Amino acid sequence: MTTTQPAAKGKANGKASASLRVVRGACPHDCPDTCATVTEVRDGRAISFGGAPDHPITQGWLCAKVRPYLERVYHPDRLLYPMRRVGPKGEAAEWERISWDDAIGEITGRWKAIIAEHGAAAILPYSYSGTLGLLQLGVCDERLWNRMGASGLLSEAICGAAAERAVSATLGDRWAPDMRDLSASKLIVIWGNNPASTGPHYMPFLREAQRNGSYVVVVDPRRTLTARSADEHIQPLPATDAALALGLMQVIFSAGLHDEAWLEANSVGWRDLRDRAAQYPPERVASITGVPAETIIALGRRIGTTQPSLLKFADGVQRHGNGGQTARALACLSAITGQIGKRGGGLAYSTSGYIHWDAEAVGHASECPPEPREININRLGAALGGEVSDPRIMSLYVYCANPAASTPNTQRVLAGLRRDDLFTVVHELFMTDTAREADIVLPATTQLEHADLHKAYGQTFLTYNAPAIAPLGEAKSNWDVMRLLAAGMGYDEPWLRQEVDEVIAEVLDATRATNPLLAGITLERLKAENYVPLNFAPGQTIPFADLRFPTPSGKVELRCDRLAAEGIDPLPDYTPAAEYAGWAERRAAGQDDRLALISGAAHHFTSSSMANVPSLLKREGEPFIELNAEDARERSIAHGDLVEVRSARGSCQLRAVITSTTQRGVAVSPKGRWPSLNADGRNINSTTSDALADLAGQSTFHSNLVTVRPVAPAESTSSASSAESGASSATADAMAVFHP
Ligand SMILES: Nc1nc2c(c(=O)[nH]1)N[C@H]1C(S)=C(S)[C@@H](COP(=O)(O)OP(=O)(O)OC[C@H]3O[C@@H](n4cnc5c(=O)[nH]c(N)nc54)[C@H](O)[C@@H]3O)O[C@H]1N2
Ligand SMILES: Nc1nc2c(c(=O)[nH]1)N[C@H]1C(S)=C(S)[C@@H](COP(=O)(O)OP(=O)(O)OC[C@H]3O[C@@H](n4cnc5c(=O)[nH]c(N)nc54)[C@H](O)[C@@H]3O)O[C@H]1N2
Ligand code: SF4
Ligand SMILES: [Mo]
Repeated sequence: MTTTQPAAKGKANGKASASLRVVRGACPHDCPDTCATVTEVRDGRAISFGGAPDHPITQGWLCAKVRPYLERVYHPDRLLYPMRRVGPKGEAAEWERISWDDAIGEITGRWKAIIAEHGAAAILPYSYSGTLGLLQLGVCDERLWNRMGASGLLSEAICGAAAERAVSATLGDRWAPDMRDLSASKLIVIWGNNPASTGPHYMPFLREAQRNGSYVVVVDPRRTLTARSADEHIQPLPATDAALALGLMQVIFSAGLHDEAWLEANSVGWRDLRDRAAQYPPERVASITGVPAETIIALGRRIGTTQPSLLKFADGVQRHGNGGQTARALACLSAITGQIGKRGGGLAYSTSGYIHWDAEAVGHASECPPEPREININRLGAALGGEVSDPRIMSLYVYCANPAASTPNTQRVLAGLRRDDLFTVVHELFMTDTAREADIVLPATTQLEHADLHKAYGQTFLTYNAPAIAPLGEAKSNWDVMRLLAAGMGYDEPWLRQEVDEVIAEVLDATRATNPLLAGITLERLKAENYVPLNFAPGQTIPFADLRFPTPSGKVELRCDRLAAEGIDPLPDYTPAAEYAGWAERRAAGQDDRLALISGAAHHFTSSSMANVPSLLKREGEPFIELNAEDARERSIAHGDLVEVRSARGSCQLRAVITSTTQRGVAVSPKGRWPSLNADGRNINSTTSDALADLAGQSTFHSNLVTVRPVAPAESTSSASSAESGASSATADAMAVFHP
């Protein structure tokens, strides 16, 4: 929506003037909040950017990382022209500017030759979370590639595939309570989720619930920002949560605190679950998790006796070798006290299941050749290295992703990207570590420069993003590039030529035809109103309130026979994550000095997005690793020392932060750093594993055993780039904020 009116109700600086335009949009980043935004534009330049004051969830403010968005949009390092690499790939790459015509001609020429020689399966599009928009991600992930017959990418496996699968298997779909109903909760258990950093608009509602008498428990190996404001913080050893959840169920079942009538009427397999849980008495669970038995008993009783009670989790906790069963255990725990379907109770994982965009309208797959194969996003390095053959991957087209920073086992990814015979195109805002490895780099637009439609995974509004400014330089949106590539390939289907609004309307209209939550929500309305709530019938905002579950049985599947049919245990169970098998025992015996390393969200970046914005780098401080004081002392590591962190995969150098936020044996180093801005040109994903979890091909970033040792001054490789970025010497600031 473009108006010449003041920004929005209550926005103080919104004086109308002839040249001031106010444009409403949506934050595109991977975050449950999907804020509605307001951009003020004068003479074609965005001059202010903020949260929509009238939006019930955004409430007029944006998070720390997106507040300085204009710094990102107008960053001097924005890519503005297509470029071709001259000379070697990697750090020393040199570039020459080329025209869009030349770029598209060269790319499609190479692709036609690859298709003729190897088949279209030799081409792999690679994308994930640069934007979550329906058009610039969803449609762009499908149409051109379907038409071409390119290899598919199992992309959600990098993030939350196991939990998505586990929650859908248990409850039927991913529906979650509205955060505005939190004040009705009397007990809120936030499990392996750090909304204060990763979905901050939850926090005011959580505070309100606490003021209302709700008791908040956080279960997280790290004392996160979220944990610090909870009433209770429980710190299990990483990847032991399935045991903890089963132990809580044991306490609840054995004390008769489960809701038997509810379970009889609304679930499948509760007795089997009870029998499974019986194998997890508190003492056994205490020895697995490190959580004292009394704490387990007390929390089990609390969950069994406090209503309504809510269990909230997100994707961090399931990025382990046993993440699938962990997510299943959490989903089952949320059900056994009969809280699902009640206001203030149930399971809060994701709201993304309310809208499933019509797949045919998104991808037109029925008019295309079948997808030849699907490659797991986490196995990129392995796939490029030869795990995938017949045909090998000969060309990679990367957009909305930064695999050299964010994909596990990045040294393997880099080796793959450096293959001489691999033709790589990267469509990006910046010269990322991935773009440096490309043959051709194409300049992308930011959210301020293109249109899109966004659903949310943490709330229930649809939000339209109107372009606020013209593309910078020669930048083009994903969809515009896809259309050029399609034309260059000679594809002439009308659905590869549509205008932006035509695509969005097509998908919205097709989805509305079968989903009453979209009744009355048209593109025209979205453009006029910016955001529109999903059309829940009055009193129907509570998920599963009618106790009808879209599972095969129509009930909560505590025992899930669909999983059994795939050879997966139909009941949740605890099996140590492969990386951690036997580790605790060896550690106790003094035979293994490795630490379990968790690399969850950084407060000031979204994955590697924003991790080149100077003011945010300054606030986040130097790349660091949090170590428990005793672990540090044993390794002769002092606060502020440069340390080498090494796993079976590789190593990187980080600054040691000695802290009480982690327990012994557990280290924490947030994700998202650009390798090229780190001291030794590597980031934490040099150490993470590309092994897959027990469900859905899930990533296992947090199942990562590392040695940590001080780097002698002579060994340190401090880089000019990190000093230039203003990132050095900011550790003290970061500590002041994040390490009380
Ligand atoms: N500021 C910021 N916000 C983000 C992102 C970001 O990078 N930065 N990333 C976005 C994305 S892509 C996603 S998927 C979401 C993720 O949102 P979250 O899941 O909330 O984020 P994470 O930090 O990945 O993981 C949450 C917590 O899980 C804990 N954890 C790790 N292992 C275990 C375990 O074994 N047991 C338990 N109980 N806890 C464990 C970590 O310590 C961490 O505090 O956040 C989104 N929002
Ligand atoms: N160690 C560790 N690593 C992790 C995780 C972890 O917990 N620990 N979490 C994982 C998770 S949950 C996720 S979701 C992944 C995310 O991994 P990725 O999806 O690779 O996300 P980013 O690293 O943020 O890279 C996104 C890139 O897209 C670019 N971009 C933004 N908008 C656009 C656009 O409109 N067009 C184009 N062409 N490009 C655009 C941005 O500039 C940025 O470089 O990271 C994973 N990596
Ligand atoms: S990242 Fe999340 S909290 Fe921050 S502005 Fe975007 S949607 Fe809002
Ligand atoms: Mo993610």
